[in-house]
Amino acid sequence: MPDFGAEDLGRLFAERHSEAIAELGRFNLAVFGKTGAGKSTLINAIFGQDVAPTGTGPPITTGLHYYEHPDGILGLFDSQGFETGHSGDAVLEGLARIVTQSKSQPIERQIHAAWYVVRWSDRRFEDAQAAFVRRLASLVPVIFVLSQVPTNAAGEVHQDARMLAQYVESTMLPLSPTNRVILTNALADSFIASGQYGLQDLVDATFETAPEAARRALSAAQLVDKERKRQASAKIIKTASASAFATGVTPIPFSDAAILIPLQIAMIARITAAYGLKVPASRVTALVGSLMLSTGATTAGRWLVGSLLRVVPGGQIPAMAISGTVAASLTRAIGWAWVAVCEQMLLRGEINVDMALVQNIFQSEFRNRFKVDIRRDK
Ligand SMILES: Nc1nc2c(ncn2[C@@H]2O[C@H](COP(=O)(O)OP(=O)(O)OP(=O)(O)O)[C@@H](O)[C@H]2O)c(=O)[nH]1
Ligand SMILES: [Mg+2]
Repeated sequence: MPDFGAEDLGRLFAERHSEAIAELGRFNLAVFGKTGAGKSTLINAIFGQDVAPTGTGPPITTGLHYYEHPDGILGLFDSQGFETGHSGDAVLEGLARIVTQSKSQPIERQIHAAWYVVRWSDRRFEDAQAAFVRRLASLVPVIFVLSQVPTNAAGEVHQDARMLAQYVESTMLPLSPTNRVILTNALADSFIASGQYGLQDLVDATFETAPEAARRALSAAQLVDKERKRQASAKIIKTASASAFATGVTPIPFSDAAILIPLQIAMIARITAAYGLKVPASRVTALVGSLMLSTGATTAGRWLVGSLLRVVPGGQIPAMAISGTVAASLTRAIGWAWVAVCEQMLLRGEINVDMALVQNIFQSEFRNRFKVDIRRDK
């Protein structure tokens, strides 16, 4: 049985990670609203700075600029400030062409949802805007967003914003989710002590609107809802530990422990993709290298065996072989330890997380999970 060194793992990780990203597919969103409504600011708050540059990309059709997430899991059509009326008509025509052309394309090429953004302080919603929304909704599902909504110290929304939302809801526009206006504030404003507001609500509404096939990409691309990323990871871990269990049904001799490594690497690559993170192979190599060395192992297979022996008191491993149950526990513990690492990278930005910290997080999470899991399985 060949074993794996740190460099092999880095390479394997890079391969599996590209595949995992491709598996996620893509979520495509179009964003409309007057200039200064706060479209770009909302996009940045939900998908991060990398996605919607404040500058202008090449217009793909009248008034519509297309941006892509660096990993290709999110496509954004940002309409740059147009007023209703003539320029609004041109934008809709352009959009209609894109929608018609993409009808015959795979679902990941289609536009899955639109945000229509109105700044609350406009305090009005005109007939021409309503007409625009109706025509837009005949092309793609429309989520109605009130932006820049201030809240008071008690977290209550400004009553004029509530009234505007109620007014819009009373006009019975064909909205998604049905007849709901989402109130948001994308930037905290310390002058009026108004914090970010409604972003989770907007993410939820967008999920509800997106077709099933685009939801995994949306979960990976957005930065607001960490619980969805965790749930996606839980599924990945479940699948991987089931494979590990099957592999160990005929108990694996210690000398063959490395047989589990490829599926474990595939698992952590898929978790990384589900978090929307891009960790370069060289970083993975360095990380697993130092992780293994800190336990005195030089290959991944020996690291696995060493970890087993440390956690399970001597003599309790029957016939010195890894059973299905133990293989599954090991894999689960590695999966959750990697989730902890991803959560840390998400919090700090991948490049700002130092290696010693990541190693620490991985190791303590791994040990705790594995100990508890092994005891429970007995
Ligand atoms: N306090 C606060 N300010 C915001 C918010 N959203 C946007 N702004 C400010 O409003 C201005 C316009 O925001 P943008 O996001 O650039 O507006 P836009 O809709 O993309 O505008 P165009 O690209 O011209 O169509 C910027 O100065 C933002 O900082 C918000 O939620 N709260
Ligand atoms: Mg903009």
